[in-house]
Amino acid sequence: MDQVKPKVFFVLGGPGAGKGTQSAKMVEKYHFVHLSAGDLLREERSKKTQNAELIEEIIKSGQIVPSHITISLLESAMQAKGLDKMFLIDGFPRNQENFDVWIKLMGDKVEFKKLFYFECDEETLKNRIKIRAQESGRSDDNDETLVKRLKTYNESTRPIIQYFDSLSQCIHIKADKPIDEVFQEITKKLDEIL
Ligand code: UP5
Ligand code: MG
Repeated sequence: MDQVKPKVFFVLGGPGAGKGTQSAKMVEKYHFVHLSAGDLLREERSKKTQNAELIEEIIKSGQIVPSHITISLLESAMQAKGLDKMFLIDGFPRNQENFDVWIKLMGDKVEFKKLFYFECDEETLKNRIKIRAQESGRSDDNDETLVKRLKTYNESTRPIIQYFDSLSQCIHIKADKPIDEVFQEITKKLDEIL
């Protein structure tokens, strides 16, 4: 008998594009399991494990944590939730190394479905993060790190999105609209494929 493979959707977009906000809504309506790679890394950092310091250093500098750390957290979380589930993996893969290592370690273990790409202009991204910074307590929600996060996104993550797009595996969502309007577009496009 074939082994059940978890279904995986990736969710990408710039810092503040609404990946977390919309994922929460998708969990409610479609019973996805939401795994934010950033949340998993922040949780790992708070456990004071041997990787904690490294993770904090990288997050604060707006760079990308080595793939084996992130993927091992993602795989453990998937196993804990149950492999028969449909996962929204938010904020991953962020660069070519993430993607290559994912394919090597997880490619055969999951059924990849689509990548959601939340398109949002940089001014809107900056404004949202500035507002959230007032109360998020995130060590990367400050002007200096935000510039670096945007640079990393433009240089390393965009090419990954373009790659999926070239394979017609990318669902484009206009993410610079009010939250409910963005979600409407998601449901319209998701209902066509589920
Ligand atoms: N908001 C959301 N949608 C809105 C809308 N439509 N209209 C108005 N306001 C809206 O939203 C951000 C803010 O905007 C909130 O206040 C929200 O209310 C409002 P959110 O849903 O949180 O956006 P999101 O895209 O999730 O933004 P986030 O800041 O989480 O994105 P990042 O990609 O920067 O953060 P992430 O947590 O994924 O990664 C953080 C860091 O971890 C990375 O920079 C990196 O250093 C590290 N990382 C890795 O190294 N590897 C990984 O695989 C993942 C992360
Ligand atoms: Mg997020």
